[in-house]
Amino acid sequence: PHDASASRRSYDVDALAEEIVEKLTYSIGKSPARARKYDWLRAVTLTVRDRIIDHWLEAEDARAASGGKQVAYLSMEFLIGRLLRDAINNLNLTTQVAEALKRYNVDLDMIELLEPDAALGNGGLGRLAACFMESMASVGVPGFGYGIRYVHGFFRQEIADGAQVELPENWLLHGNPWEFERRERSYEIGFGGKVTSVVGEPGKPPRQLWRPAERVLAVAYDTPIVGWRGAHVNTLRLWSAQALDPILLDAFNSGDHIGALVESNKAEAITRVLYPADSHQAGQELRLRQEFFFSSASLQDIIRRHLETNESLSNLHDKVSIQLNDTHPAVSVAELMRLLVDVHGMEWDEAWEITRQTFSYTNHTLLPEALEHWPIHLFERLLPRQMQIIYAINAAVIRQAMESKGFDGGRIAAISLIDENNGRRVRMGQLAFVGSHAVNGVSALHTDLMKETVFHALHELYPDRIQNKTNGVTPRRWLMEANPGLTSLLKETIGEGFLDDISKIRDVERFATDAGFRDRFAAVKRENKARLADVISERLAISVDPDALFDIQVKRIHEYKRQFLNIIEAVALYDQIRSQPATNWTPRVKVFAGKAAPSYLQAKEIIHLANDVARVINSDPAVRDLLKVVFIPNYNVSLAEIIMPAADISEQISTAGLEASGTGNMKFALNGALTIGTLDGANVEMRDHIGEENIFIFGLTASEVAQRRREGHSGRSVIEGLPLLRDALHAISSGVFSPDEPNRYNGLVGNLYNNDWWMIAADFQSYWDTQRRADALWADPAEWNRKAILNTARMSWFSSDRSIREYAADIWRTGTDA
Ligand code: 26Q
Repeated sequence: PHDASASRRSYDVDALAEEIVEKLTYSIGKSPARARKYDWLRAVTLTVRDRIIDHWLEAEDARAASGGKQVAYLSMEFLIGRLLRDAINNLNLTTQVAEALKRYNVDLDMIELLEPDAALGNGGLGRLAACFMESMASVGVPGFGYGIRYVHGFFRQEIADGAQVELPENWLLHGNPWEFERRERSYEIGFGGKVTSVVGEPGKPPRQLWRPAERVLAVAYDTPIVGWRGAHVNTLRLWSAQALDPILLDAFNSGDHIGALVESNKAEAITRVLYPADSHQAGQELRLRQEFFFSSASLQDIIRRHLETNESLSNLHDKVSIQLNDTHPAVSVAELMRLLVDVHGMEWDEAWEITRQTFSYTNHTLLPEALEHWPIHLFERLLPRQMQIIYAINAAVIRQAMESKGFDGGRIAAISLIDENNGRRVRMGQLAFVGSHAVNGVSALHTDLMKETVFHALHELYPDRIQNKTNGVTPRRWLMEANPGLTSLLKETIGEGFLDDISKIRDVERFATDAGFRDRFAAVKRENKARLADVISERLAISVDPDALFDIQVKRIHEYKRQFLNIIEAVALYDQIRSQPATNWTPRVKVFAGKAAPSYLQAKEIIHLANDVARVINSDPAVRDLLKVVFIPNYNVSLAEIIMPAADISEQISTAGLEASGTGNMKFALNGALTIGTLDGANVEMRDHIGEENIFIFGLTASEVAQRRREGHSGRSVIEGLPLLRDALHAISSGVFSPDEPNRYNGLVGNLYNNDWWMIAADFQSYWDTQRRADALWADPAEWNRKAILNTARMSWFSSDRSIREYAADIWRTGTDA
């Protein structure tokens, strides 16, 4: 065991300064005089990392000694962003490290900016996994995150002539000082081949033996994740694919030097790149390979670790809880059954009980086009034994449904793991559901809708299985690190207790009516807006006034998220400002950022439109700086850290019923932005916590949307009755913003007339009116700031610490420290 007292690294400035230079000298081979910025970053990272390692080894020892239950969080995505500031903050080392570096004339803030973002995720789901890892380490839930070490994370976005261009991202270019390669933790992963029956002992069923045609190696890379005050350190274990035989010697020796590398190229392709789609399942073979690859590696690792300290696998579910982050790792259900039954010789029924007790599943979407289902022929060819197991599970579930609940016909089809209607497919949601003891949605509304829609029949069959776990965000990254100004103000005003227990942030509520505090709160916001204005000026050469109202929508670009609605409002406002120049308009800056999936053409048109509208409005002198529109390219975690604290208005305007939760909504409100939003996802619960008078709610409700769709709503009659909307749409479709290609937006606008599936026309008037109410409130800064303060004060329930404690208590049944 690790002897903490003997090796613990010091936290004082002298020791840190000395050690940074030691790393520079002996780990990097540079003298301070010759070191470049990147060398300093590496030296600081290694120095901080040593302190984490002390805690990490202790955590490992404590865990092994306690023999308690652990959580394995399986996720295709971990959108962690930069780690250095997070680590320094959580170790409470910020002033000491900054001081130590100052001795060499090096600025910590500048160094931190050099670290690349680890963008191993698309958006909300991946960022949630990252917040959960940090909260598990802060709250004291011993756990592993399991995922994929993509060589290329989420693409880098540039805007060229107004349109999105995707460029490869290369986060590992300068090496990754946070990770530890664990060659000894590697596993073989099979694909393809055949299953043969082997006659077993008398009276026992034959054993099935899978002989894969291909094998690749999964190698572990570990990154320590340190919690608040270094109390706990968990491990993020990411798998990298390697060829078993890196080079085919026969081919090489016979002169085919390129052909000799084919195998290794194919193997390594599995973990080469993150799929950049978050709303469409394309059904590509490589994606299924990725899913199985990391699922099987993680399960083999869990089993190996279990058997290091336990005699058998019969108590696996007492020692580990496996959370499936959406259906992406759902093949794990079949793979664990295979490992238990075929490899470890367990009886089917016992294996099924253990499997169900071990797994739980989180659903993040109701959008039919995003639900994963794999063509049977593909599944069978790639994973023949897992396919057999899925058939066997399905037969048992259907039998039970018929026997216990008298299911027949349509209701059997609804629960079946096989979709017979669209050219036979495996439905991963159904597989994850039946293979889990708990299934959760990510906001109260979303969980209710899950019961009524996608999982209606399964909910009838297993009425206790679905529960809600509303999402949260970590206040360390999203308040303390992103908004140091507000954090200091809060410390001065209510003391430091909220740093350890975010619910104490509520103490600031009584200062909402204190004019002195309000002014200081507003001053912090203004500084944060000036910082964002600098970024906008540097990156886009557009100047925006930090005293204008900053109205911000940042998230993936999606039709259901309705950036289009926001843009139409900007166009209508532009029109009004020009035609009524004497009106006392509120100066506004509308900020957009976000990426579109490369194959999602409508989403790319929306980006193009935002940029076209921005160009025209920003260069029109008639607008006199009353309105600016800005699209900031390449939205990522680091940019979000600058944006969240700088918003006055947070746009959360999805078509009701479609945003499962949202988490950006929480980050904005925690930092004192007022939300304009629909009654969707977690907005509903935010309204309950913040108070309906402190949030701008508008638009159709989820049930009204469903009702309108049933009635065959189309936008035409609505548009024709609203001149403001009609004129704005006409401007867009007649080429006012795209003179080089006047018809560019005919399709986008035509959809609103003919169909309006996303209820943009239906909600326009209500949205417009609500924006004007916001204008009116802006005219009363004391009142605006009072509400903003109440937002900050009342958001603590949306901490991911609370989410994690709920998962630990209700699903994982692990202890926590607090
Ligand atoms: C599936 C199959 C093939 C390729 C890609 C995918 C795929 C990848 C990513 C499907 C979905 C995603 C990501 C979904 C996502 O981020 N959902 C968001 O999850 C957040 C956390 O719960 C919620 O707050 C958001 O409301 C939800 O949109």
